[in-house]
Amino acid sequence: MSAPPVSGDLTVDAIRAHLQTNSLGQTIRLLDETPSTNTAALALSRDRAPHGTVVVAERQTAGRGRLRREWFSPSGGNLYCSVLLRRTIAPHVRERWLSWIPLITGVAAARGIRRVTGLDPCLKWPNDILVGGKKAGGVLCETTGAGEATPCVVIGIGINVNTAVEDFPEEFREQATTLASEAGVLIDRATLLAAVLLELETRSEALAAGQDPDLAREYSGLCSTLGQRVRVSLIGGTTHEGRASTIGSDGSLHIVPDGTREDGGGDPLVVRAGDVTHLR
Ligand code: BT5
Repeated sequence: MSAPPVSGDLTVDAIRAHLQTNSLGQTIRLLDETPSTNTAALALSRDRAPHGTVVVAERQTAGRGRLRREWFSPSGGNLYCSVLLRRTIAPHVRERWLSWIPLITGVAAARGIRRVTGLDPCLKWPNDILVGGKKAGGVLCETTGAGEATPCVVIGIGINVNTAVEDFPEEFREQATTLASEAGVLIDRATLLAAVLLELETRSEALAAGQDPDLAREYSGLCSTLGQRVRVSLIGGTTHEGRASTIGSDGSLHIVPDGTREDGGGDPLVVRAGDVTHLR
């Protein structure tokens, strides 16, 4: 198959030309500049925008990471997008749905990147997208109405696609990378976005229907955190060190703390939210 043409401009027509989804991206809002596509999608959700609405921006002026951190979002060929999921989820599936959505988004992004670029991304728990050990993308999910029959989840995905790594701020330049610098060629963003949306739709539909037997296995297969010595910083500031052992059925990360026997001699630490550093 020949490589798709690389266009500098991301247009709605170009995205539509590659889209193979039933619902995600059927409504697209493409913005030249916005503070944050997540903020824009949350506002649209309050205006009853339909399930699957996608907001994409060329540039964000206040791109957000988790825990109020910043997401560096210059113009110049990256992907900043937010997907609005508004599904009625059966009560017995709802908790699982909400806990797995951020993780399957990481899986979808990694699979989409692989399909379009041939690169081999992996995931640092919970959902940092790494290529060659460096961060090429991240996911920020924000939920409203979590206790309701039809919760609304805004899934924000940021992927460094074509920006030059030298343009990144010094604080994290060493830890960051872009797909183009790893692949050695510019990447067509419309093709990439369409691929990620298709991977996301497949997995989120299966999850919503309670038909997802392979989720934990698929996630574990991509997760470079497993088997590593890690430091975990929990919300609130406590830190723990140990070896990341498994992914729980709710997507949590299980850690065998340093000093405990790994042969069942103690309960693992179960981490549902926090920051992980891979230790060497
Ligand atoms: C994330 O946060 O990795 C989630 C990033 C989600 C961004 C998308 S873009 C579309 C949507 N709209 C938004 O406003 N956000 C979402 P976190 O794990 O907290 O990582 C943030 C940290 O990564 C920062 O503190 C920096 O150290 C580093 N960082 C910031 N920008 C980066 C970038 N472009 N590439 C690599 N690392 C970056």
